[in-house]
Amino acid sequence: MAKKTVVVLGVDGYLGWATALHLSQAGHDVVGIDSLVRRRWDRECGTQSLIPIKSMPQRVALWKRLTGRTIRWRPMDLCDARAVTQLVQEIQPDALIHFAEQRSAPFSMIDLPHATMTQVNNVVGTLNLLFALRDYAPQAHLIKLGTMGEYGTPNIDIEEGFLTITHNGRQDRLPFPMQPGSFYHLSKLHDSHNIQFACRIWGLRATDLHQGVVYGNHTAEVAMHPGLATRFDYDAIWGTVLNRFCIQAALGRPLTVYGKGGQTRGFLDIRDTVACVRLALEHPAAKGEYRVFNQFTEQFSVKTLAEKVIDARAAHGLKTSLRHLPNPRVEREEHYYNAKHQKLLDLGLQPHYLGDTLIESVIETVERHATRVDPVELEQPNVDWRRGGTAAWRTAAAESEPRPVVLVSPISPPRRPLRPADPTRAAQPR
Ligand code: NAD
Ligand code: USQ
Repeated sequence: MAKKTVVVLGVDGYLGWATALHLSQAGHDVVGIDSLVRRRWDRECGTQSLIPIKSMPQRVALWKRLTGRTIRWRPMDLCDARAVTQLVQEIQPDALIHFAEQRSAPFSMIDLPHATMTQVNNVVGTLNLLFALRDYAPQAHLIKLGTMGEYGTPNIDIEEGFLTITHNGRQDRLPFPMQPGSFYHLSKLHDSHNIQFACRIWGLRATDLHQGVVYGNHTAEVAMHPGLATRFDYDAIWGTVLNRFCIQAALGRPLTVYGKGGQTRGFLDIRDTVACVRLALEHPAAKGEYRVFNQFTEQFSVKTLAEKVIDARAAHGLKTSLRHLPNPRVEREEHYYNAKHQKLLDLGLQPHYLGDTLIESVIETVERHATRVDPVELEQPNVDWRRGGTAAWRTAAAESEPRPVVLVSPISPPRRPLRPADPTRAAQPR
């Protein structure tokens, strides 16, 4: 397998860091990009990773010391078009793996500024990348982390991106109808449309990984040293459901099932996330091709997940209870769900299925860091889909100045024109 130069965007995040290590260990030349905005959002939300994470310079230095491999770390905001252009022009990547987005559905539903910021951050960042690729690296393969939530929960089987439709006697293969469930999920759909358009119009190549909910916190590389830990969220804004249930179980708290718990989603182990990304990287899309892989390995209802955690604890004689909370989200709580996920299996994915061992290993990790858990963050959802952020958020918003939408990162150098001014124009009399 040929060594590739790969830019990992969002390298300081839960999945970006684990993926960067995995690709570096596989022998690829990895450049890691992040604006560190997630650490700022944590300060705003009063949340933190359960497992302490080192700074990016410390993490890449430790990786180098342990393996002799280099991850080239660069702080950069994807919303800074000039910086993105310079990056692509200079690095000339074979591929870019794009994790660098605001990824919490509740965060996007707090209020207008959070919805706007989510969509601007995500859509503008991706647009900046697409234009930079058109102009400076049209052969590069864009691997974009999309989400299964783009599809919603239709009453028909979910295909991988496209559906063949016969209408009034004519047939076409069209994008699958989408019904996202939050302003965050909508931002991913806007990205998907923009990427698909860029492939069609400019001949770019892209893989849109419609990923399900990820769980777990160990990959072979992350497990090499505690200083290589990736972040692990448990609160009601950033924590995903199985990770939350494991942490609740470890602390002897009831598992917080929203509504009836029949909501069904695709799930995968973080070890499969990094494997899937690598498969997409090493089997690139063709020129002009926009392809979608549904990236998950099993589907479960939320209630079934809770029961799995309860059973895993019971095997050790520990009793865990389940609590149905009023659902803060607007979503179907009982529905048909059958999503295809064949394409990554065809490329050779060997899934890690959810079992008691995984649940127990997550719980053991949690127990080591139990003193860092804020019990309020662990249990109570504080964003409601109908009314937005609950009392604490509304007080914070009333007390703070209105926040402008910032497109250019404060870490970027002052903006200068991308191309030198046209001298013939400057010379013309007014
Ligand atoms: P994360 O919040 O842990 O990491 C995202 C990283 O991107 C953060 O470090 C953040 O600082 C960075 N970032 C955000 N906006 C940026 C910008 N404009 N410029 C530069 N850096 C920026 O999230 P994650 O859980 O690792 O998710 C990564 C991606 O995978 C997201 O796009 C998300 O939508 C997708 N995804 C995640 C899951 C999941 O269960 N975690 C499931 C499906 C899809
Ligand atoms: N849920 C509970 N109890 C909880 C937390 C969640 O019942 O304590 C339920 C939710 O109501 C929802 C389901 O669990 O029905 C999944 O919620 P989640 O918070 O685990 O996942 P979600 O908000 O969909 O977002 C996460 C990631 C996001 C990614 C998405 C993949 O944060 O970045 O895009 O999973 S997917 O769900 O396939 O769209």
